Amino acid sequence: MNKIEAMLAERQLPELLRFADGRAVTKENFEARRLEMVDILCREVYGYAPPAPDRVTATVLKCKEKEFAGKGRVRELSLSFPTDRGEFAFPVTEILPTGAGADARCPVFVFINFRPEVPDRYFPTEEILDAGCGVVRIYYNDVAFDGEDHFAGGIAAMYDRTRYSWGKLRMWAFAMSRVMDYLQTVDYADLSRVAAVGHSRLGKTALLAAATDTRFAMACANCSGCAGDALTRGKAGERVKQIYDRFPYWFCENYGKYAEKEAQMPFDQHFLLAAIAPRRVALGTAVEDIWADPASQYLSACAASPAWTLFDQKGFAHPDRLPVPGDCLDGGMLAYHLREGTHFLSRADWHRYLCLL
Ligand code: GTR
Repeated sequence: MNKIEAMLAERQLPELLRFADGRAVTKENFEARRLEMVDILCREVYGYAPPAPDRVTATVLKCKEKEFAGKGRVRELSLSFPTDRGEFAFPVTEILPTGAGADARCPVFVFINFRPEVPDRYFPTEEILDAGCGVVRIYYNDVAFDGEDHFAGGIAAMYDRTRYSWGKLRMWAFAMSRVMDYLQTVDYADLSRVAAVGHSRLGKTALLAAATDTRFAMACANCSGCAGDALTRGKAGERVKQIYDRFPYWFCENYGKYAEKEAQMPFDQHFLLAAIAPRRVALGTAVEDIWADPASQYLSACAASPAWTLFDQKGFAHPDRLPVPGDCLDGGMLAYHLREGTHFLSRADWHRYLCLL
């Protein structure tokens, strides 16, 4: 047993490549296992969402050509779709490299952010355009308010809570999928290169969006930590109790029962990463983000990696040691970087994601 294997053994994780009923997982039946893991995570952590609507309508509210020194077009759109209680709409901002279109399709980031501004400290818009990528930006509070409103507003109010147990993370991820619906109708998107991206609670959201919607070719989860990319068993910093006490509305009620009882969870967060296989996952972590715990984020990637190996792909290519500052491990489909500094979605992180999409 090498060092990493020994560290993983200590965490006593539920087995990844074995169905709940004990059957072994193979390349042929992996999709069924993937769906089982998504189901376990929805049941125990994030809650169940309503089914996807059968249409999404986009209305252009504003259009500015030649923004960012002429390098991009910026449009404000409203996306609306039917729900159980009538039409629900939320605004998005679409930023495209000038010239993107049917003859020049571009990769697209579906980016969910904490603020509506374009650009923003988490959103180096011009640099993304320079890399030839488009972005559709969601402001998360437009979908579901990030606070205790007892699910009385936003998208939560549009469905019966006794039927759908979804918490706010699941609601935000649902909105990312509605952007993906919209992207199916445009001529500019390279649909084989659409990534979900978010930071912190919205990094958790980006992983969930890609796990629940296979149209995403990649998930970029920045500093997502607890209930995101980090293993919960053996984790330093934030754990189920801390996160659920402060943010119960991010989750379904079941998650609370694992506070200080992590060993009883029939899952751990490597399930969430593996549920994106064989597609690409990029994890961004920061040395000073000890609340998220970079070592547990790394070990989670190690534990999820066999889901890719099953497909004869490289999963997480890593040395037999814990990460060190500056590590940038992107030799497989599951990439991980540990940058200097604090909990933040920095240009350095974006540069990694731009290289990988
Ligand atoms: C913290 C929370 C983290 C992370 C962060 C954020 O307070 O404990 O899990 O989600 O917020 O989203 O900024």
